[in-house]
Amino acid sequence: MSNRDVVHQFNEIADLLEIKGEESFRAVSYRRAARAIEDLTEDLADIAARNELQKIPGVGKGTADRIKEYLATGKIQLHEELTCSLPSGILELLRIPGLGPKKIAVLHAQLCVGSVEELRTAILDGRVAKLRGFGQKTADKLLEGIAFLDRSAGRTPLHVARPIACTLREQVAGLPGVERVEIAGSVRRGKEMIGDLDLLCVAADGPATTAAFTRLPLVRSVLAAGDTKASVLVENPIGGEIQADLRVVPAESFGAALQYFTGSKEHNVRLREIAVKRGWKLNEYGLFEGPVALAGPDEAGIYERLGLPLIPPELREDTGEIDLRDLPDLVDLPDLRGDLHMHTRASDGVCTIEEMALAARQRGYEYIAITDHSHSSVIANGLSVERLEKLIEEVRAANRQLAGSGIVVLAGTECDICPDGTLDYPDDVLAQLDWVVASIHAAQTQDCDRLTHRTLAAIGNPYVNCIGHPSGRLLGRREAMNIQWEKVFEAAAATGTALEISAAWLRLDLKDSHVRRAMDLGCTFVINTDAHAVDQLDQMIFGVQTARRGWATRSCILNTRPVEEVRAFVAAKRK
Ligand code: DGT
Ligand code: CA
Ligand code: CA
Ligand code: ZN
Repeated sequence: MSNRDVVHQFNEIADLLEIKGEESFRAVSYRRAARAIEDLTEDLADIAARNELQKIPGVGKGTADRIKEYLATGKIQLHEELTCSLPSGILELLRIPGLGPKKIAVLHAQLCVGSVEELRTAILDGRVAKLRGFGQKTADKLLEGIAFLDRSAGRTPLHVARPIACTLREQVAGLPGVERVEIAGSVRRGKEMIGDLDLLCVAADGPATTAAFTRLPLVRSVLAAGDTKASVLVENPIGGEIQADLRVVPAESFGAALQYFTGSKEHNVRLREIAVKRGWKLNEYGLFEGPVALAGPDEAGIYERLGLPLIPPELREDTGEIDLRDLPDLVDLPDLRGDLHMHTRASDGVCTIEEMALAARQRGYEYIAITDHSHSSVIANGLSVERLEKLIEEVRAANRQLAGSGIVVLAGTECDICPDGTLDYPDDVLAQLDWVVASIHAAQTQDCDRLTHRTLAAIGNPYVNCIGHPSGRLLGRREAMNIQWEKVFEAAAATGTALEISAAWLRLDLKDSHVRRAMDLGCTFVINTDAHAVDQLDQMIFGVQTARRGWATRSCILNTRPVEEVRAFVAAKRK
């Protein structure tokens, strides 16, 4: 175990030394030692005990001392110093094809690039091409390299994966002899990032069905095709491919197979244990007592025979769901009555107030809040106080127009939480609004204390009703901010400030595990789309699934309540 750690740390030391532009022989000596240790069949501690570290070919005095230091203290000071002196994302840059330590050193020194995301930005806005020794060609190549890295990370956001799964399901349903087809796997559980797609079907002719599956228009290449199973790669709209598996199962096993292939693996292990305790056997073909099938055709039957309620797929992660006597009253899409975060042309949206309102009405909502950006969000065309006051007038006028149409528009804002923790509008301006979302958009890399302070300061303001996308993460693109969540959740619960579960597909923020913890601490949530155009209102389902994965009940979601209760929630905090 310790051998592998030392190898890892030595390799990182070598990379970091090179990025810092140190003399290359130092880096070379750490790399050589790492390689030598990798080949050892004996524990370093044993060799050190015999005082024979320097007898390992490739290990010299310096590296031997570092090994001793590691064995004695569990860490290597030099490694810590180096990692502290450079941005934490810098080693990730080495994974980009065509990018070595020398170029990284230049990018860091000249452009302050310290992560893959920062490099992507610097390439896209042309700064990399202008660097001496780089040029447009190199910049383009690096961008390709980043796209490769994204793909080889191998996971696809749910929002991208699910439509592909749905298309495949429809196409399989249309194949001759197919009686039934369902999506299983992580897509069914609503996980935020998806490895591959899993489909199950019942069909008259297995081999003909798998063969036809491999010839569907989306399929780019075939990994395997047998009598009951086929695996293919289909085009992934965000680049590269995603794997899809189709299994043909007998009708009498369909429920068992759906249960099995929905997973998660951990959840399935627990179910199998329950079966075994009763002397039964559970697998993808059914629940059996000896040769007798106790359940199999439908999923509910499996759970029922095991003495469990039909656990919703989003909960199947072995995080306590097996021990539940009664299922929580999980929120669901039809429960939502409004969407309290969206943008119009006034800032960076593309639609008018009326367009957003009518589109929301079509989706069955009773109310929306228009929450355009505040003036510090310059790139997003944030509103000055004057423009905000004009927008409030427009919202009031729109409401008069929409009277009787069944939808109410609340005048709101997405007010920036400034780097010092103050809000972008003064209280007397916020007081004119029906609904205030406060979000961090700038200075997201501040230290934990400051970010926590900023969020708490916003929560402490009587006019702030909701913290928008509280962690600031972008799936696969930007890390969540480093915040003391317990403090934030406690303060939000104590002050009557809602926390957003952003349904925007790149955000899903708060994430599932945070939702669950915040709910335990008594928080109220709002599931919002942050739509910038009408079709983005349809992303609500992703927020709902995130909430469900966080065990959120209908009663803790503010926008399942009628508009009068939303107004009462706002009024209660202002009192
Ligand atoms: P993914 O594809 O990485 O996003 O996640 P899943 O959950 O879709 O995983 P996948 O596609 O490997 O398998 C689908 C389900 O099949 C998985 O959730 C549980 C079941 N499964 C797969 N392999 C095993 C296994 O070795 N043991 C058990 N108990 N279940 C398995
Ligand atoms: Ca899967
Ligand atoms: Ca799979
Ligand atoms: Zn927004």
